[in-house]
Amino acid sequence: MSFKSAYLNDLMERVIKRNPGESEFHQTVREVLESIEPVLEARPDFVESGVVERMVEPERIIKFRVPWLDDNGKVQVNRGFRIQFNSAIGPYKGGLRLHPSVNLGIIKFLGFEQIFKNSLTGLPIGGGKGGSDFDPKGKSDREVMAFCQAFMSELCKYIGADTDVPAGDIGTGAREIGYMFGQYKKLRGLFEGVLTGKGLSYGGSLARTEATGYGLLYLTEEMLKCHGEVMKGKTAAVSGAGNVAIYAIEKAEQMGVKPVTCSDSTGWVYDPDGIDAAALKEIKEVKRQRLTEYKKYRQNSEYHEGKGVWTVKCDIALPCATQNELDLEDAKMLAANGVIAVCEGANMPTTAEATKYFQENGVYFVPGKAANAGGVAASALEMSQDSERIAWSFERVDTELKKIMVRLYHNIDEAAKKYGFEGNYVVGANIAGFEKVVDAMNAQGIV
Ligand code: NDP
Ligand code: 2IT
Repeated sequence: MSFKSAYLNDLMERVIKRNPGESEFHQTVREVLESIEPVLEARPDFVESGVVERMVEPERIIKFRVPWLDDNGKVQVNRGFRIQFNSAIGPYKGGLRLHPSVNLGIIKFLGFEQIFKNSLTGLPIGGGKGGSDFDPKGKSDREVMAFCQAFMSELCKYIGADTDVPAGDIGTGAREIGYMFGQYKKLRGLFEGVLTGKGLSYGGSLARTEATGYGLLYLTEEMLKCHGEVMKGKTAAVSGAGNVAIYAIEKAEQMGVKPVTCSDSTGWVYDPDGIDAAALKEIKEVKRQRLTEYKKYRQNSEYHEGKGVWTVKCDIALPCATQNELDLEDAKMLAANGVIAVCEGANMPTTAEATKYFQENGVYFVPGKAANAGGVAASALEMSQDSERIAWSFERVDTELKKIMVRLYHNIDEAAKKYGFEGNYVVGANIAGFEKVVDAMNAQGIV
């Protein structure tokens, strides 16, 4: 075990025993416990109040059958999940992932991360996450609708604008949110802000679609500025080709950064002239095609099968696809090629070993719970607009988002410094996120 304190060693052991085989969940809990060790040394009362034991145990886990009919009239059965992890600072908030790899451990890891991320936004949102092992890829619109309606038929019993507000994640975009919202409204008879990432015609927020990717770049810019670096003229390697990657690429271009790569689960693109965000939107958002199509838009580009984004020379790496997609070998390659900053657009895309390598080799590293918090922050702004029954302008949301990301960077930077870990943004993010949640939990008693 990796802790100095017997208390944390014992707690980690219990987490592993109680959640067998859930390696991603163990990974995120271990990281957070390591980070907060100095806080617990300074505050033995946190140990006495059992606040950390309570924090690693979800308030509620909901697991359900999702039966639906495919286009051949055959019954399909998926498994649905919602984990309501922590409501100390606000209603549960977090996305719904639709991907064949989804299982309880994955949702638990994402829900746990979400507690600290949501705390870091400074907005009143608790942590939750959900999803299903349904694969939207290759399904017709009708099949996706049938699944979303069946999924919401059960989920609607547990969520609401003031209790739990889901949103998008991998595989869940505007189309899926629309079908789910329609079914919630029909079954509950309520037109309320129960989901975020909604369409603009029925209560969505301008700039929510862009928010995760834009926020990632706002934070990266602020961090580099504080280290005496500028964005303009830098080259970025981006992985993924979905919601987060597309708008990270778009904002990078606007800032004068050249994003030279993107990827999906089958291959990756290198474009020496800079990835064309408009082409990517058409391929992925409109036509739902593979990245092999990209060459039709940009003849100078290369398409490669498999994994390879991190072999490209760049100044900034922005992993925006999925967990543990950047390993130690990738980290060594990036560092050898002169990368100066790695900021996570996805949730936990960098393995623990790779993270350590970056930190020990002078690469600025910002974890997803800080760097990608712009998405959920804009979701909270969507909740505000729904409550007010008013729609803010794009500029207003975007300006708020930028302020939130800049403030968030300084918060994690200061938290790291306060405990003698200057420049370690993993420790800074975990401590800053933890402190607010602990304060709220302790104030509310043993519940
Ligand atoms: P999308 O579904 O829009 O895009 C996901 C992208 O990552 C796709 O290009 C997909 O390729 C690729 N990908 C997904 N799973 C794998 C895999 N197992 N192996 C290789 N490539 C994969 O999702 P988002 O862009 O919304 O999410 C990306 C990441 O960002 C996730 O970690 C998510 O949790 C995180 N995130 C998302 C937020 C949001 O607001 N959407 C907010 C904060 C974090 P393919 O299409 O081929 O599957
Ligand atoms: O991981 C995330 O923060 C998200 N998928 C967005 C969650 C949200 O509620 O907007």
